[in-house]
Amino acid sequence: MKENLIQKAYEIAKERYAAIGVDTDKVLNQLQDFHLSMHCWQADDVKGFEVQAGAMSGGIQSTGDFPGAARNIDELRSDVLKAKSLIPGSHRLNLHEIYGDFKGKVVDRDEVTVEYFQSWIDWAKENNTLLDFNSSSFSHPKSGSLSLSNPDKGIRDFWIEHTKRCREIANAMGEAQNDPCIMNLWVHDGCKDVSVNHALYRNLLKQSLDEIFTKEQPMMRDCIEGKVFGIGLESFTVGSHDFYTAYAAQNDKILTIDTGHYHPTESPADKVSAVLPFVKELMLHVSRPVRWDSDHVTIMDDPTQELFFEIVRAGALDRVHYGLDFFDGSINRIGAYVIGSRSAQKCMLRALLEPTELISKLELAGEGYKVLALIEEQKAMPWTAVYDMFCLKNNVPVGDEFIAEIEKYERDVTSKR
Ligand code: RNT
Ligand code: ZN
Repeated sequence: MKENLIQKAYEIAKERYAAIGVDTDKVLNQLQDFHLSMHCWQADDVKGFEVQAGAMSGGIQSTGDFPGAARNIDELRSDVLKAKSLIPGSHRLNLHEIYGDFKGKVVDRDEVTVEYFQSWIDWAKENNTLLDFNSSSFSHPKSGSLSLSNPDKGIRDFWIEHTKRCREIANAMGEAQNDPCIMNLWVHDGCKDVSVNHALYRNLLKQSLDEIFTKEQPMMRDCIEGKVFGIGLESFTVGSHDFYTAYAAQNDKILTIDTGHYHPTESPADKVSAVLPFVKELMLHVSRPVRWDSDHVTIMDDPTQELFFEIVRAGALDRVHYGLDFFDGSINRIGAYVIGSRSAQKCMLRALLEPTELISKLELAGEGYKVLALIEEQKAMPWTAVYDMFCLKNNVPVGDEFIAEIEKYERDVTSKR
């Protein structure tokens, strides 16, 4: 798109927003400060690079076999950089433990050390990227249905050791980048069918977490993620939303809200103001559940938009971390990253452009219809001109121009894999 057109449109938008008390220049700066934590696992359908990697398990599934998935660490790095070059702003990269640089060695999960992440730390530094981290309980012979809540002490201890080591690695990443590395803990633990031992499993999970978190790791932060159910574990989930909300509140942990981890009619957005009086910070896993936790690519749908509105309206911008978590293997994976990231940004932009103070005053004064009117009017305000300006300022393609770039990369790189 022509630069002067984008500028003209932006000037008009700026005036329209100024008329309702919104400063678009300030919002552009706020958006620049909005950093996504891009998940590495969209690039290869959550396979990772363990030499001994087996089939995917743990209740998650990536469907589709679009050609060009990253097969090794170099391909994944190149894909992530390509995607980043098409997303305005600066963004973190979120690694799972199974994405270590194992250099052809079989390294079991209870043996992993920071040495296998040194090349990631170096790469991140070279590419001006901050890292986040995850322990990986799935796709392993000891995953079964229960990991940290397994009554078998041997298996439980194996996963406790793994998770402790992951915290060490996250802490080392945090030290190296001089910015705390955020480590997410999600385990798939659950039951396929009826069980009379719910309390036993939950008590064991609590005990395991207590042990894992004993050691202070000053340059990392822990976040914990619950869910409704995993495939093959439909009847019961040990780490439910209530379990982790209570644990986070009691133990000062960051609570992860994955938008696919609630009942289909439950609103993840509504969790924000409900838990913020009790937990200091939130981590988001922005995803898109289609009928279940299908992890479709994030789009600007109502639940996602509502989530970002709730964060801004709660004045909680500095208390939320913004992870993405989708993995669609049926479409071009770079395209998936770019669409999902840009859509999350657009939702945040629209939330930042809302004249919340004005609407809030009207609401408190009992001016019901005006509240509704203003909220409806916002939907047709020229926020797109502000996003185009944001792309222009960040030197990335404006509008659908990124498609041509992805096509070229597909032609030159991913289609040859
Ligand atoms: C699974 C959780 C979890 C994973 C990643 C791979 O339901 O959402 O966050 O998607 O850790
Ligand atoms: Zn998640």
